Amino acid sequence: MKTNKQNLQAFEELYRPQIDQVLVDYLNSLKSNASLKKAMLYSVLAGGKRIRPILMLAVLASLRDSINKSEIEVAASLELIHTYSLIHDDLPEMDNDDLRRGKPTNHKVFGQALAVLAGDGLLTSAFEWLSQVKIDNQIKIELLHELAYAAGPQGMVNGQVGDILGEKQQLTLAQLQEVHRGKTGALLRYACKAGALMGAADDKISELLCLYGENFGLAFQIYDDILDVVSTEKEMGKAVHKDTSENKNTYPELLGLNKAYSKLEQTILAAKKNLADLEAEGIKTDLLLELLDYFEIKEP
Ligand code: GRG
Repeated sequence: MKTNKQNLQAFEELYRPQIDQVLVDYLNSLKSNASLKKAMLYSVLAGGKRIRPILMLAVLASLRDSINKSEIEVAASLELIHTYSLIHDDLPEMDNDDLRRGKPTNHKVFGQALAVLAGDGLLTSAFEWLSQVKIDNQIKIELLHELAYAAGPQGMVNGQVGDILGEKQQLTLAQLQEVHRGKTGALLRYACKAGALMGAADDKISELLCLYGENFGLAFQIYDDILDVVSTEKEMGKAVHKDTSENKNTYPELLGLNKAYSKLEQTILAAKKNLADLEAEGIKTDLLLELLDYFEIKEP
């Protein structure tokens, strides 16, 4: 499992601008109220890393060499769902955040009503867009089903509810993992599932890619929890400290920081094992391996 460290950077430099372009073109094509469109574009273009669409395209690239514009649109439609979830998550009724990616949150700029509606618009647009992308119809139906499952009340929405209700109590590690399996993990797993579907992976390969996606999702959340504690995330030139006293249900709070680091390490190793199994099946895993570097953290 060799990795050329330039691979992922080159891949992101190639596809991130194309993801951004199809997002802008799609949103600009909507016959919507100008304020609504502005509110949707504001958050979609606020500087997200595009991890979910990049992950989806990296999975596809592990299965075959070429990626076409329709497949980039499938990947970008996931970013609409992700952006909606952040807009709603930042609302006063949920996390009540004023800043996201160093910029005022959607409701701070456009007001709560428009922020709710911009989120609603992005959520529904993702399905409208996906339904008209020019790919095989059977695959499209499966993608629509998988996306609805991942984003909805058995996936991300369920995780968000678990998170909110969990704020009132101390969750066990198993309960916390279940919350994150939905809240953070479901869209990342879908990214892998969608790449597998478009790349015509057989059941065994698809299952291994989904397991990798699940481990990727878990690592993503533990990494974010650790970063919150060590306050290495910086926005607007200042360290941002999330007030974890509001919600003790994070890995460092539950396990202690050192065990949270170990848990992150174990999860990355589990994802690497999924990749080794994929490689044994003849799948190229270099990009997917390099994506795990995202979770590199310096121990305190
Ligand atoms: C409102 C239904 C509903 C769901 C919200 C917000 C959310 C579900 C999930 C995200 C959970 C979260 C805050 C996870 C921590 C990891 C994190 C910082 C996620 C933000 O995703 P990134 O880092 O964001 O991919 P960018 O800004 O790069 O797009």
